[in-house]
Amino acid sequence: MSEGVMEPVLLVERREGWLKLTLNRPKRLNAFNDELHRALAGALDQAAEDDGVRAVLLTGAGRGFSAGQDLAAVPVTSDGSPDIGSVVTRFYNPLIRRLRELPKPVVCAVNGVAAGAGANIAFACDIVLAARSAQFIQAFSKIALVPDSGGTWTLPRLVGDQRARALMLLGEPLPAEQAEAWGAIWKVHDDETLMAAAEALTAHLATQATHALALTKRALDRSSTNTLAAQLDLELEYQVACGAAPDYAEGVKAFTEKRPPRFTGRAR
Ligand code: T3D
Repeated sequence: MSEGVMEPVLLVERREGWLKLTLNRPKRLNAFNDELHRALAGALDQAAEDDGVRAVLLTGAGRGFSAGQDLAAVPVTSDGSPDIGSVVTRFYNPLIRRLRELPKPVVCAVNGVAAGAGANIAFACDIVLAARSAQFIQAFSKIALVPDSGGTWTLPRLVGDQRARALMLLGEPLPAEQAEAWGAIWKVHDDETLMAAAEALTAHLATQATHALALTKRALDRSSTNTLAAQLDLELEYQVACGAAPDYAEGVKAFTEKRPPRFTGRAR
């Protein structure tokens, strides 16, 4: 997890019940190289395994969230041509799956510009907050690539086909306030208050019924391909599982006793 000898490319902070992950290559606007990808994959795998981690906050150090792929660190094949396929296969596609399939909520605090894969990584998170000064840029067309990291799947679902299409074909920046107005992100905060708001939100999620939230994430992702009939069956299956979990009993008990619930997050 180091940049050169000293500087970790990913800061991993364990908080009470949650993990804060900070992309930390600020001189490159937190552009992704292999080392950062490996560190982030490792931290997300650790978060998935650890019952004591019940939510994750992803953010960036410095003035940017992430400028996407480090264009100075694209690997080359033996004949010297860019090996883009290997980067997407080994890193970006697994990262998006990790974020979507993590059985705990992932909050993204977009502290500054999010470009290329950086924007689409943010859009793959569960709840996205952004600093008022932040921008989202589908920068791919500017370098003659197609949007990746799931952007062609997530962005039209978030903002509609026409807006996604124009953003991707033109590569124009989408300011944070417009992103909020279009439903691409949850909320904009003033730059100075973004991190406190993101930390408070993540801390709150870490006290909630984690298993139910994990199944909610899964159900939402399945809804994009399921028919209504199939989705009703899935909701039934997940609702039965949640009903048998201790947090449901605790939630109902807390409601009747007029007190906040004390959820364990466990499935059993
Ligand atoms: O292998 C593959 O390529 C496949 C995977 C693709 C996924 C992708 O993400 S493709 C898209 C890659 N990203 C971009 O094309 C964005 C490139 N960056 C920009 O367009 C601009 O930097 C921003 C609009 C994001 C921000 O502009 P600005 O003016 O605020 O900052 P800047 O001066 O351009 O950047 C600051 C420094 O970061 C600068 O370094 P310097 O001159 O101070 O030494 C710049 O070179 C560096 N930087 C920014 N983005 C990247 C980067 N270095 C490497 N890779 C970057 N993507």
